[in-house]
Amino acid sequence: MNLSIGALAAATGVPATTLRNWERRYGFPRALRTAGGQREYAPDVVAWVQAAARAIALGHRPSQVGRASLAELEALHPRGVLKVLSAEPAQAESGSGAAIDAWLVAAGALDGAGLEAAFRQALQREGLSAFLRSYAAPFLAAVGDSWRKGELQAFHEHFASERLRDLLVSIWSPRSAVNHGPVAVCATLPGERHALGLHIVACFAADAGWNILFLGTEMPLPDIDACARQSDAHAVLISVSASANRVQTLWELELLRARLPRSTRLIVGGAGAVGMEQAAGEAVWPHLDGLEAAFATSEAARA
Ligand code: B12
Repeated sequence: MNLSIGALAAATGVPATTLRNWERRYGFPRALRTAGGQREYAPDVVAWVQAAARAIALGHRPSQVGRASLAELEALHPRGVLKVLSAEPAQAESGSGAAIDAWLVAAGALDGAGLEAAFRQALQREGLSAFLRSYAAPFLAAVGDSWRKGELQAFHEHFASERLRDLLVSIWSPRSAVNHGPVAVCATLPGERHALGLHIVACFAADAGWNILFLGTEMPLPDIDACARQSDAHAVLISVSASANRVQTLWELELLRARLPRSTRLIVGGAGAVGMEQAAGEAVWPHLDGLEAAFATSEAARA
């Protein structure tokens, strides 16, 4: 019996939106139409779609994947372990969109090895700045959207976020370890559990020569202050997500600003930081624009 698009999505773990996007952009998987005009698929499409999703997650060009047989696709990743056979650098054919779609599929399949390989390949291909801006941050937003739409469950979101966190730490930590530049204390305020924006920012700062002291989430204000004083921090970096309580955050930022030494900058960023300049006493960064330059041109960073 043929499958509806919902049934194909359920059988393969590839969300229906992604299946429609692939069809629109690359012409696969090709759907039959019911008398009522609904898409339907032959049952043998299931294995092919799963193999295609893994190949795209690895960075193989979707247009090439679309022409490959199931046997050819399976040869790319024997026993479920993804291996890159093509020496030709893969290109995302519509910016980062195709890769991100495929990473969502890998997240849905709990394919950690595939995700890590795909992240690293994109990082190598695109370079750090483009990877962070055009892949890592939009991927997180896409994971959030898929969760909201019910295409991924909460545990998929946690799994994908953790895999990206692993990668981001592996970027900033070794760089920071050999840096002699200014110290940045990175933390979130009490109640704030979103730390990935901060990891992205830590990558930019460490790449520009900063020494990162990453305290993580839900830090009490006295601890942030004490750490900044002990390390003679040049800046405290605080991330505020869209889910933060605005009144409480404004109040905490004011308290933190009042506690910290005047010589320590308080830099606040994240989707929830918009309009908080006054409380922070500094500029806020609701997006990544200008951030790289700010770290690179900091006088202290050059010292
Ligand atoms: C991963 C994730 C989680 C993980 C976080 C894991 C971790 N280790 O960080 C977990 C599972 C813990 C989580 C929990 C929750 N989450 Co959540 N989460 C996300 C997700 C998918 C990614 C968030 C993220 O890391 N974004 C970080 C970056 C990439 O985005 P950003 O904040 O805009 O920051 C950018 C810039 O501003 C800048 N930046 C960020 N920080 C800083 C700091 C400085 C100093 C500077 C200069 C710049 C800077 O860099 C970023 C890159 O562009 C988002 C989806 C989304 N669209 O963001 C939802 C999302 C933020 N979560 C949401 C919600 C609702 C929640 C929960 C309330 C769910 C629940 N019911 O439990 C809880 C709240 C927990 C809490 N108390 O904080 C909503 C918020 C919606 C809203 N307006 O309220 C979102 C948007 C999902 C959605 N679409 O609905 N979440």
